[in-house]
This record gives sequence, structure tokens and C-alpha cells, in this order.
Amino acid sequence: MFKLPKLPYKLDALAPHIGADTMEVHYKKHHQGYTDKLNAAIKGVEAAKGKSAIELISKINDLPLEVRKAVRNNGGGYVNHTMFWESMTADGKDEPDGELAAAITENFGSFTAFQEEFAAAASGRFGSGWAWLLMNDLGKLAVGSTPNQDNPLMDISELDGTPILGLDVWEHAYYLNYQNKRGDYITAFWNIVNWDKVAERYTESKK
Ligand code: MN3
Repeated sequence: MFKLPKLPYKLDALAPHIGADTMEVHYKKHHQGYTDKLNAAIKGVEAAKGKSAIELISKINDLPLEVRKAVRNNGGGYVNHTMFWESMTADGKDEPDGELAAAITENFGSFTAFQEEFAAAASGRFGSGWAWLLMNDLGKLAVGSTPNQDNPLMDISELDGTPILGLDVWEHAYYLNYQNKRGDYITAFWNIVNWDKVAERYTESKK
């Protein structure tokens, strides 16, 4: 059984960029909902036994046909949100440093150019989904987006790689703070990125 992971800060910690009212619903209702529905979907499924959530979503095609859609949506939701909460902090750095900063400059030209590309992926996703900074299969940093709760780790995802930073662009992630202005939410996100955590994932993705 999967459990709702503990939030690494208080519900109001990310305000004013993401308010406590948004966090309350997003974490306690949406993330809890994905958790509960993932558990319900894999109950009694032999192929899912003993697997981590990441293992499950990485090999959705290994699961029985009748549970694949539920694991794609809710396993994806479970993993994506767990990663999302960890990717934010109230007292992070303005920009990445060290090896990650160097890799971003090498791949995108500059940190600003990376931010523009990431924002374009986030605002260009029609409907609900996620924007990602990921390590692709060629060992290069790349930006992209996925629909719904798809994650680049999924065997059935249109975008392949190891995600190191994700931004939830479902309306439930920003509507109370920004209404229809997704662009303002994306801009505010840069104030609360946990670059140390992203750097840790970057290092891990190179192994
Ligand atoms: Mn969400």
C-alpha cells in the first residue's frame, strides 16, 4: 500500500507564490486521491506486488491490461506530485550552481534561455499536464511536456528520459492563486524551486 508522503514544509510555506489554500486542496485532496486510487487499482494484482511506484509506472505494459489506465493516471499522479513537492522550497537559491548550472548553460545557452524554453513547454501544454526538465537517453538535458499525469519514466510516455524537475500545469495547481493566468504561475515558480534537490537528481540521473 502506498502512503501519501509527508510534505517537506508547512502548507503555507510557499506563499505568496503558491498559497496555503491551493496546497491544502492539491496535497490533501488531489495527491491523496491519486494515492488511494493507485492502491485500489493494484489491489490483488500479482504483477504489482513489491514494486515501488516508480517501478510500476516505468513498466505499465507489464501490468494486466485492465489496470494499465488506472496506474498510468494515478501512479503517475502519485509519483509526479511526490517529486513536485520535493522540488520546491521557501528558501532556495535563485539559480542552480555547480555542475547543474554548467550543464544548463551548455545545453540551453544560458539559464534565462532554459527558463524561456521551460516556460514555453509549460504554457504550450494544452489542457492538463506537466512541464519537465529531464535527462534524455543521449545523456543530455532537455525540456518537454507530457499530458495528464504521464511521466517521462513511463514506458508509454511520448517524452522519454529521467525527470529532474517537473511543474504541474493542471488548473488545480494554480487556479485559486492565478485563475486563468498560467503564465503568472510559471513565473512565480522560479521563486520557489529547490535547486539543491534538482542538482541531486541531476547527479543521480548521470549514474
Ligand atoms: Mn496536481
